[in-house]
Amino acid sequence: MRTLKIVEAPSENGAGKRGASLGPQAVVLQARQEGFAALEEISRVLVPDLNHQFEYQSPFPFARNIDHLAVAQGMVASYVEDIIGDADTPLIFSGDHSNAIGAFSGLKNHNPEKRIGLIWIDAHLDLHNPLTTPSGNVHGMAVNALLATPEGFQYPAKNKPDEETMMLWNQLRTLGSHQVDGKVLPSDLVFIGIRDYEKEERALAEQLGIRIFYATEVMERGIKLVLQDALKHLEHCEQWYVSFDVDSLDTSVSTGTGTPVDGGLSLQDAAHLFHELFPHPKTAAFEITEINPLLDQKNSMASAVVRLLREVL
Ligand SMILES: [Mn+2]
Repeated sequence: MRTLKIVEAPSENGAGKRGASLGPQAVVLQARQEGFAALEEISRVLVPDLNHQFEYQSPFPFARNIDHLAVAQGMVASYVEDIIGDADTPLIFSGDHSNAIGAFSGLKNHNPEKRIGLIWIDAHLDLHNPLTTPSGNVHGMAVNALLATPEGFQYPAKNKPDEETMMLWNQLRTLGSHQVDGKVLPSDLVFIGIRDYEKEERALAEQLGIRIFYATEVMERGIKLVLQDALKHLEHCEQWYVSFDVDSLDTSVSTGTGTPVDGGLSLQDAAHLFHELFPHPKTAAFEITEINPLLDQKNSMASAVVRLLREVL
């Protein structure tokens, strides 16, 4: 039986709006409020963040606050790497989605030889980088920061980020004790729930043959078949990291999150994903991210997450 360890990673400097840093505490306190003992009993660690250094006028417009993020995500990576080293399974409550960069890096660096898959449950592809981003928000670049691309691969350069930006971007890409670059192969990545992206992101995914299960496919075929196909696609991976962005949920449920999009997963769809993925022996880390209580009412986003966790804890 594995031992879970909750990792609170409140870094939010990758988001365009403030408040996702309060997400991890919103979940923990909602659970306490409800007397959800199974969650209370899991030991927790809190990763330091650099949210106090946030700059509205970041000197890096194509990767805003990337200087602070590179440091903060280095800490997330080292905490997660230590937890995996102790043979515990991290259950990560993170601020914005850029924490997946650090957390996945920690997992990968613990055993760089392992083929580790990535299951990205989200409304968004998060496949931008400083060369293509329209917003400069690093949470929209999280998957790209982890992605291995074929040698000599060229991105369409819409933006002209300076050398320092690209140096810091490279630092984010190589986080972790072994400094592995390109931590996920395109064949080892699946997206579920996608419905909002820029054309550069979709083109990149198609060019690299990345498997995307759009929200429409979930609605047409049902979540069970979609997940079956997704896991079959990742069959060859020894382990995988599950990243659950609450904006994968439909806006009727995803009330408190920075970038909500209509037409998403139902709470029942998400419950099925939790049921199947949470206890799965290949799930090496499970992340829940982008809960923003400042945009919410009565903490209902966090209480939806607690409902999902009650299904599996
Ligand atoms: Mn998202």
